[in-house]
Amino acid sequence: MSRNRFYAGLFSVVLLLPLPSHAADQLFKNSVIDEVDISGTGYYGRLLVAEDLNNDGAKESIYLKLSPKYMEYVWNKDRAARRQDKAYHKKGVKLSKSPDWFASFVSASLRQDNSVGARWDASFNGEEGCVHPSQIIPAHLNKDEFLDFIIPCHGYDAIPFPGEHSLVVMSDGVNNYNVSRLTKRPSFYHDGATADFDGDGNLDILLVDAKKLRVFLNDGNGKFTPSDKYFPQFASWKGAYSVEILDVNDDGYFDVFVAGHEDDKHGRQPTVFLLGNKRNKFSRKQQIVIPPVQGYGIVMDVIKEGKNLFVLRTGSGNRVYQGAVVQHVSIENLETINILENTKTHHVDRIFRKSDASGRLKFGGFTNKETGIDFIFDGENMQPVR
Ligand SMILES: [Ca+2]
Ligand SMILES: [Ca+2]
Ligand SMILES: [Ca+2]
Ligand SMILES: [Ca+2]
Repeated sequence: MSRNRFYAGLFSVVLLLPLPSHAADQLFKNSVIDEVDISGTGYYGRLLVAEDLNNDGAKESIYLKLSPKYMEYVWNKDRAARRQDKAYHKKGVKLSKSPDWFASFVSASLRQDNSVGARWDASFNGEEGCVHPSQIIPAHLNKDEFLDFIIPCHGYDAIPFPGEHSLVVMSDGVNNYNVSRLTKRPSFYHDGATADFDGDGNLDILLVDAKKLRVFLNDGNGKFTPSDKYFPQFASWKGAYSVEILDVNDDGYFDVFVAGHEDDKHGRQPTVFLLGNKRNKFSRKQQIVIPPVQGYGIVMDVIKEGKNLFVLRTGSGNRVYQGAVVQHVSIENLETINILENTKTHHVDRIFRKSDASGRLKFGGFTNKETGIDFIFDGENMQPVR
């Protein structure tokens, strides 16, 4: 490749992907998404992605469906009674090595009204799979114009919690994807985010597994190499299950939101932003702390609007995963301004800017079944809309 063509290539990439200078992938958090109508599907919003994935002007969805064999064995009516049954789960872990215990890709076209329509004929190639994915995160990871995906997987969800590998799904032409292993060792990977840690123009991947924050550097062609340069090597993040990357203090350097269980006996992670710098190196010495909310110590997600943060929470302690709360925090003084509480709703996993069927801009969950904390923000107050 001649030098001129090389630079022409660089420019076209810059023009095609208008990433902000700090190059965190806030593709969906910064844009207005449409609420997906999952009526009649049994889908779980955390394992769903919807966008124009093949660039034909209409939207598609990918859903990660857990295997019926896994569900029947681990998530049956006796789950609570078998919680400490080591022999039963030892056998289950062994059985779960079989590929027919892996989650599968369900691809569909979305209808005009954003409901899930007919099957979309996409190929997901490769032998790799995982038993229990915890998220599907869209991001541009290679150099074509089709979205790619990160799938953090936490694995068999009962004692001894053996963990498993996480996956990357890379576009390879239209309606065609190659699935490969992202991680070097199995763990309880629970969430991920993307940013350009090494500044080479390719988005890299951050995973959290309730122990560590792990960075995987992207060569731009779907090869990822772990790097321990960006977080303190011996720091423990026990109780951390969620990460996001955004520039909370508007200094041009991306910051890392780390959250999870604030008040759990197995690990307590205060809700923080680790503040970035020129070299994208993070430590607890440079962080801001989000105040807790009594009774809602499980933190799922965050979104930023101007100088405001909206922190999405659910119940903890004796009301674990019950109800949902949005905590409005001022970035300027780090105080809780207000709380929007819904004790009746199921927990909501992620928070977005979205436009509903009537075109109204609001904040809330991804699907029509996660509307329990939907609100309009007038610049000062959260106005619930249900
Ligand atoms: Ca499409
Ligand atoms: Ca791609
Ligand atoms: Ca990079
Ligand atoms: Ca920053």
